[in-house]
Amino acid sequence: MAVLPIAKLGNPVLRKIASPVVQEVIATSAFQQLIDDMFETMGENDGIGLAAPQVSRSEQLVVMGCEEDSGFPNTVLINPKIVFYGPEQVEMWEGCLSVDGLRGKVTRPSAIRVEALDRYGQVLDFEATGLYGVCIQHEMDHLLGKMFLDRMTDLSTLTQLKEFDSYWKEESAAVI
Ligand code: K2U
Ligand code: ZN
Repeated sequence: MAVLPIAKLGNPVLRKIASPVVQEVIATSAFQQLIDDMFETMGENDGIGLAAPQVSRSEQLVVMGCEEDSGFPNTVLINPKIVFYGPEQVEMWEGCLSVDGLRGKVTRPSAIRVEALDRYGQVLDFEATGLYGVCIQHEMDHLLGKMFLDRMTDLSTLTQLKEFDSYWKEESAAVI
């Protein structure tokens, strides 16, 4: 396994629309190695999600995992699509492993339904809410060349991490 370098804001790879993964590629050892390396890279950087463009691979692949949240299973999404957005919105503080030292408030649908392939090429079709649902939307934005900064509706909430920890960390996610 390997910890891969993470592309940072300004790297053009983060602004490309990622290519679909060809089904036959999924089972190759190289692609399975990429999945394992992305999990290691995510963990090493204290992330709960990581999209392939963030390791300079413009492919529709996302890995996620959050041990602290029982409703947030270890997940691999290949060629994911959001097929339904719920009516309620949730506002949450977001950050990004490709945007060092910043947090900002983003409002997103609080419930989604996702179709994708898993790491074995099997079809996934599930609903997601809470931090898990927000993370999926954040990661799928990366596949579209979007960053959480693009989704902020109130740039006055853009905060440096130290100031976030000092003044805002206690704020919980608000369903609006
Ligand atoms: O994709 C990434 O850059 C990893 C993101 C995933 C994420 C961001 C916002 C909300 C949910 C997931 C994070 O850096 S992982 C660390 C994190 C987690 C929750 C909130 C902010 C930052
Ligand atoms: Zn991100």
